[in-house]
Parts: sequence; structure tokens; C-alpha cells
Amino acid sequence: FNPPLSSSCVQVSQYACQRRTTLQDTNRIFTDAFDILAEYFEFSENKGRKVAFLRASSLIKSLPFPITAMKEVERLPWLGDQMKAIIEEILEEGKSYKVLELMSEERYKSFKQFTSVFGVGLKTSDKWYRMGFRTLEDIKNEKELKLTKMQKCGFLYYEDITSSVSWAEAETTDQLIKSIVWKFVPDAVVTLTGGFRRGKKNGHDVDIIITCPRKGKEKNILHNTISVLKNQGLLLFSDIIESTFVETKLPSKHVDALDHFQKAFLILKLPTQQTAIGDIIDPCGCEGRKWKAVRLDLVITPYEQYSYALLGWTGSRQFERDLRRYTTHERKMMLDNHGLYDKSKKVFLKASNEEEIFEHLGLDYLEPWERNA
Ligand code: DGT
Ligand code: MG
Repeated sequence: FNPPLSSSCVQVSQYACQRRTTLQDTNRIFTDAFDILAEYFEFSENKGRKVAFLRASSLIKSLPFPITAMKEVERLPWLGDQMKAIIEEILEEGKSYKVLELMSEERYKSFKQFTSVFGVGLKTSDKWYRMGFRTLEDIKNEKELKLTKMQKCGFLYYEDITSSVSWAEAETTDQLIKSIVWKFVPDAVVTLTGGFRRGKKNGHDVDIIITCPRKGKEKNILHNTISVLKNQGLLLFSDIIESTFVETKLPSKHVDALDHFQKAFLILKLPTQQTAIGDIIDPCGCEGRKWKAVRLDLVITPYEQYSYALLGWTGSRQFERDLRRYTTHERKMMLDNHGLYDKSKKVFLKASNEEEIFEHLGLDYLEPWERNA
């Protein structure tokens, strides 16, 4: 495909996997509004409209020019009348009163607070909202309320976890995990993935994928690594999920479903960097504290599934959604984090790197930093 050169000859694919989307979003004023609306509809459990706004937002993120007039968006896919009305409002007023109005709704404000706690999703938020709670203070004041261990940690380390993870902190985490893993398995492949692999300077967590070319040698890495973290006093929370992968199962269409790899959701007590004179740099405003609580996801994959896992965990989520939609509708294949199944040939297609997966799908290769859909 040819990237559009100017607004007058815009030819934009309906699939994010056929668009190069870097972090240079020249239309943030519009995409922020659409992302908020997607979240609003997520909180109202209206999945159709949530996805519609995510698609519209993602499409605008790929435009190489700032939108200045309605005629520039006329022929773009995924922009319905309601979306165009919001773009028009922002072009005229500099903001959307419709979006501001929805953002001020009580349910949106409460869900925004509740879901900001590690371990609290839509289900718990809905339960708390129905029980009459509206703010995090309400929750903290209700001593009788049963919280999971994860949620307790979510509250305990709330400030740290909600302040974003910097590139430097991600790199420190990556180095720490590498140094531990390589003591057990020197030829393990340890890769920083997620948003940081796409070039983001900040993230909500650190995502790391681990594999080993020697068959089966990846199996003990997770438990051994977590033991070391624990013994070094660097582990604040861990939730280990064992592998549920079944070789005969066909890939799952649902991008929001968990994959079947062995993995762990962790909170690390990450030492903050010291300067040469031994002063403590204090990134989270926690006076005198020498560490920061950082969320880390570790994913362990068998070597033959590594490329698919890497593609799946690099994201963005919207890129992954469109990649699967494209695979199903344009290629009659099925893709998930474990593999690619060709329905007409009835075979799983092997891939030793991401480029080969794009090739199987007949797509031009996109670098990780072009997948910020
Ligand atoms: P952020 O918020 O800065 O951490 O941004 P990302 O892009 O790193 O988002 P994150 O960490 O939620 O997820 C990274 C990618 O991994 C994302 O594209 C979706 C994918 N992913 C994360 N968890 C799962 C999962 O349980 N199942 C599947 N299928 N994909 C997942
Ligand atoms: Mg991440």
C-alpha cells in the first residue's frame, strides 16, 4: 500500500495492520476525545460502540497531516455521523461539549477511579457502583468490604503504580530480569515488549517475554526467577498463571481473552537509581524512599511459538484486533499469540520471526514502532 501524501488524495486502509502508525499523532485533540468515548462506552458495557470509537481513533492516529477541515475526513472509513459531528465541534470550538458532558457523568467518573486500581476491572467496578460506592475514598473507608490480595496491593502501592513507568525504569527492570534468568539459562532469550518495544517513553507496566532455543528449558525459568526476586526482597506481589496451552486447539479470535502461556503478574520493588554522590533520585515524590513499586508481566513461551507471542505482546491492542480481523476476513486464517492456522490447507504455519508471519499473511512488514495504532 502507498502511504497517503496529502489530505486530498487520502487512501487509508480499514485495517491498522495495513497502516503505518507511529507515535507522532498530529491529531491528538481528536484521538484523545475518541479514546475517552471508547472508555465511556466500555464502562457502559456497550462493546459495539467502544470498538467503533477505538477504530476511529486508531484510523486518525495514522493520518500524516493534522485535520483542519471536514472535507479531509469525508471519505475515511470508520468515521460515522456521530464521530464527524465531534470532529466538527472540536474544529469549531477547540473542544467537544458532548465529550465533556459524558466525562462528567457519575458512572464514568467512578469507573475511571475504580479501574485505576490494579486488580479492579469492569466486574468489580460495576459491583461497587451498584453497592453505592462512588470514589476510592468510599472504598477505603468501608472496612468490611472484601478485597482480593491483588486489589489490596493495588491500594497499597496506588501512587507508584498509577504514576507511569519511565523508559529508564523499564530498562532497569529488563536488566534485572536478564541478569537473573541468564544465571539459570544462559541462552534464554529475554525481550522487552509491549509499548516500550513500540518506542513509547512511558508505560503502565513492563512486559517481558522469555523463551529458550533448547526445547523445554524455558519451563523452570518463571518459578526460579520469582524465587530469586523474593529472596532479594524485590517482590511485592506475584500472581502466577500456569500454562493452559493445548496443541490441538485452534487459535482464538478474541483478542481480549488471556492467552495460554505460563505467565506472572508481578509488582516489583524496583531500586531507584543513585547518583555518583549517593543521593537518591526520587521519581515518585516518595521522600527518602529508595524504591518504586513497578508492575511487571513476565510471559514464558516455547521457542516455536515465540514469534507469535512477540507479535501478540508487542501490541498495540488495536493493532492486534485489526491483525486478527484481517486474518479472519481477508485470509481465511486464524491468528492468536500461539500460532497461525490456515483453514483451507488445515495446517499451522511455522514462523521463526515476525517478518515471516507478515509474509504468511501477505502483509508488508511493519516495524514495532509502526504498530502504534
Ligand atoms: P502500556 O499501557 O503502556 O503498558 O501499553 P501496552 O501496549 O504495553 O499495553 P499492555 O501492557 O496492556 O499490553 C501489551 C500488549 O500485550 C497489548 O497489545 C495486548 C497484549 N496483551 C497483554 N495481555 C494480554 C493477554 O492476556 N492476552 C492477550 N491475548 N494479549 C495480551
Ligand atoms: Mg505494557
